[in-house]
Amino acid sequence: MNKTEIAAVLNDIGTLLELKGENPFKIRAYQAGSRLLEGLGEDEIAQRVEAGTLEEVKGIGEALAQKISELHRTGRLEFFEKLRASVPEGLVEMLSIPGLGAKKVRALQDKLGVDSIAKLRAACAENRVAALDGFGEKSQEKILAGIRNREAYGKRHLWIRASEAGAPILAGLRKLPGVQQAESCGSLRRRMETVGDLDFLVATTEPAPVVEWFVTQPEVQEITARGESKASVRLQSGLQADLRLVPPEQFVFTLHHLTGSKDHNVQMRQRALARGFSMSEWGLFPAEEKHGPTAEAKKQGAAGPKSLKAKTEADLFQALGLPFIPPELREGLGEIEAAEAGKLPRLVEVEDIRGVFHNHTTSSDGHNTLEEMTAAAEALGLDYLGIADHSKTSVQARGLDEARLEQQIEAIRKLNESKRFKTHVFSGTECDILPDGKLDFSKTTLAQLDYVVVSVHSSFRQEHDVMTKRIIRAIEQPHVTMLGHLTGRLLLEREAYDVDVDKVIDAAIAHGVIIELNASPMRLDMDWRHWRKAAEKGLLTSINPDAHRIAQLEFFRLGVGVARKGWLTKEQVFTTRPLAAVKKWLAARGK
Ligand code: DGT
Ligand code: CA
Ligand code: CA
Ligand code: ZN
Repeated sequence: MNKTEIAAVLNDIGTLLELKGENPFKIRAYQAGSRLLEGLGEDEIAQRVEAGTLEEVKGIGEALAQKISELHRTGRLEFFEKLRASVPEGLVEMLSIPGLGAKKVRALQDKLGVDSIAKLRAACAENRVAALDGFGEKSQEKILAGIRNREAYGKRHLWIRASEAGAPILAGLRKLPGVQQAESCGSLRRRMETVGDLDFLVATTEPAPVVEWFVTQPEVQEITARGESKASVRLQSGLQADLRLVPPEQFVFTLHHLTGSKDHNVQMRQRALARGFSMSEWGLFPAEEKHGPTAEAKKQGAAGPKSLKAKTEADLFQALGLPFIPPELREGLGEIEAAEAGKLPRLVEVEDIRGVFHNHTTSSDGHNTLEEMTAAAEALGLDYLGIADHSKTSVQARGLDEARLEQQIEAIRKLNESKRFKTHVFSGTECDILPDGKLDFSKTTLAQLDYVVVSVHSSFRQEHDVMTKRIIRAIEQPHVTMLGHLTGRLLLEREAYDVDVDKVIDAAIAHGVIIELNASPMRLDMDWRHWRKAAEKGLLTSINPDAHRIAQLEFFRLGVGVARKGWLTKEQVFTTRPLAAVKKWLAARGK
């Protein structure tokens, strides 16, 4: 196991002990151990496990050292497995409901005998939770809302999780002998923000060994279906994965079919029919051959109608008089009409991105220092990096006050001057939008910065008009460059603020404010469904990773996927501009 996985196990142990009501010191030792481990280097841990010197690290005692070593060496820990088996699954599941920590879960179990989400829902319905000490009406409502959300979203997965789970399987399939082509299709390929299941497609003339390989992967928890040319499994992550196997000449047609979406497919089939073809996952057939082989085909000894040939999806589109439509656009939302009219946008690409704004450092709630973040941005080949730590009202995120912000501005100035890195750093802030729409910093303070992101981090439940006015008021302030995470949604977890997105878009355009495309995989906010229209009206976006550690800088790649899904071109994305142009634009805005 690597350090992140071990840290997660230690953290889980802490949680399980808490659910069992164990000694708080013991609990804290595991939680602290988990954090400690995160701070150590991967190599250092390996060396210390090897040399048996983990205990020399302050905060790691004998028991912890032994457990870390066992996990590192074997990837398993008997203590953990026994502990997990001793705590009802339902209690652990209850923790996934926002607002329920281990203490509250224990109280619910002790006082109401609730040890599953189903029982919790019943207890809420009977008003028994509200009556408990430390709960009340409001928290009962919140729990119920959490249960409903879980049910509505429970079966979907963040795109990034699906992508991570799918990547090794796809790579493995491509390496198998006899596999000519393999692709992930479905919502993953279309870059939907969440994914229901994985859809793999393989071109081969010999499906049996491929099916066998697929169902025997170590991540496979259960085989839900198995046939000669298809199989379905459930992975340990809870994700389902389908596999289809087709002869090579059919690959492109099935690829297009399995990529979808359903609406896109339906429209494509209609188009095919109008042009005298019948289109399916099997191929593209001249319509008169739909019901069987023609006399000509029979003469040739063919068993059924013959499909047109297509080597690539571009060939398939071309056969229907269309240019290639990128998978991200295939939602049946006008892409076929646009393609027909020659009006498909030239979508922004990962290679177009020159820099990233809205990133955190250890000055607020980030995990890496300014220097580490800059070095990482340089390693990614980025020309500029925008830092935007939290502002003072975000106390829980250790937001900066004016004095600390000034120190940071100075540190960034010196870093740029030192020319240690090729990447230029912009000083910014993620300034809180206070509940009344005022900003957390004065104009004078904001004027000192290269750029300003403004975001809502409190009073999420304001009603529609209040929230809309609040955000628009913030946009209207001088020195504001960008609006952060417009709706505050956390995918599969927390609803968006109740805000009039169209009005905010219009206000941003009117005031020359950028709306960010927050590329954090759980946000992807503003939603792709708004971008096409907004950008046509003149809205500019910046693809912002909102990185809280160096590895997260790369989230901008996900952001590009969403931007493409929103029909955005290079010109509509601020961070595709070269450094000099960005400096100039920001300087002009700053006045
Ligand atoms: P998901 O898995 O819920 O995130 O969404 P998809 O789009 O991956 O859907 P999935 O896995 O049920 O099916 C994979 C593809 O198969 C889908 O993108 C389009 C195609 N497909 C599924 N159902 C239908 C259908 O009823 N009609 C047509 N024409 N195509 C379909
Ligand atoms: Ca799917
Ligand atoms: Ca599927
Ligand atoms: Zn934020």
